[in-house]
Amino acid sequence: MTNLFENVRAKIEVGTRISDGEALALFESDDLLAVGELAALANRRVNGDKVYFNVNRHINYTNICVNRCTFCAFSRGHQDDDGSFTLALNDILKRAAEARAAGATEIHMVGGLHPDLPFDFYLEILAAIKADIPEMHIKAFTAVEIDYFAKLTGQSPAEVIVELKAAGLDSMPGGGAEIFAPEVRKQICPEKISGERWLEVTEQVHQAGLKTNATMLFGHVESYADRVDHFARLRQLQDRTGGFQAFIPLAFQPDNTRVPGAKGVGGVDALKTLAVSRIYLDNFRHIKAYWVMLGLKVAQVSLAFGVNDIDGTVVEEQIGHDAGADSPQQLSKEQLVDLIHKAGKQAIERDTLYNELKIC
Ligand code: V47
Ligand code: SF4
Repeated sequence: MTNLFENVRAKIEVGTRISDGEALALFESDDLLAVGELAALANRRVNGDKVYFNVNRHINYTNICVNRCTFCAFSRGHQDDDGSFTLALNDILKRAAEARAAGATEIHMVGGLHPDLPFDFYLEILAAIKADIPEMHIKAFTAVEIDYFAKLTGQSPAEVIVELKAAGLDSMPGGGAEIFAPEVRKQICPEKISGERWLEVTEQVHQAGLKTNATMLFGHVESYADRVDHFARLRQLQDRTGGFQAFIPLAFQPDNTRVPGAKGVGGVDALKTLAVSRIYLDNFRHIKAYWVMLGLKVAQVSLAFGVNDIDGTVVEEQIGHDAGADSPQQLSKEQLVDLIHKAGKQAIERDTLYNELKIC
């Protein structure tokens, strides 16, 4: 083990990347603090003491979805099902206006794969938000939705992206990646596009000039090797495109889901996963602790484990809370800043593209 940590430290210090075998060994190590210290070192070299957050608002336009992933407590199969919803354009614009009034610079908008809504509905939403609030950055849809829109319209993903961009899409979040390994996907999201397709569509989004994030849903049925495989495929794509901004490990919330035997994620596993991702993904500048899924305390501690971004104010979160997340629905800017300062870090409000707006 000593050799493992010394070798990894030496690699971080000269800027050489670690191997899949080393990442696996870090996951298998019980020495959480040693892994965390290496991640903190890797982070400090690129980000110093800076920790980013943004003022944003999540909007989910519908929870009706043809996929019904077994880990998803948010989706409903049909509009007559209990708790299903689809927002009207006016409801969406109202939320966007509230976001602007609260100082938001970003709308984060995703939803289920609705069986009946036409592609024009999504174009209309983008155009209407931009017409009302031209300066608002719209980070919306995922590779899963892009593939769905392509099927819906008989177009290629590249053509769909051109239309979305023209209507107002500025960047994309990192959802839908889950775990790329096919055997795991079969169990947790059999109807969802394959990991290969997610990567292929994301590559086209990057080629169209849009930045995206990448996520990994962890803590269900996957192995450490599956997590390393996920990292490896992301690192390779990032080498080709440079289009990823942040990597966001999403801690699985088990309530109301249908993943047999899955129990959710403890603090040790969450911190280790964030730390190993920081060390392995040497071409991702930002590792984000999404406090909604991690809880505020683990998210705060993760700032000593290689994390340099804590997401945003969020305001109305449904996906994690439907699955039992016990974090608050929203945080104020002041709460985010306080959380970062109390971790001994410098808090910086950013926009979606990581331009620094204010040192807080
Ligand atoms: O793709 C669904 C995940 C994702 C559960 O890019 C679950 O800035 C945990 O991608 N437990 C959507 N996770 C959220 C997402 C995201 C969130 C914040 C920031 C960004 C970003 C992206 O949520 C889905 C899926 O992987 N999810 N159900 C669950 N039970
Ligand atoms: Fe649908 Fe996304 Fe939920 Fe899967 S995770 S069921 S694709 S809303």
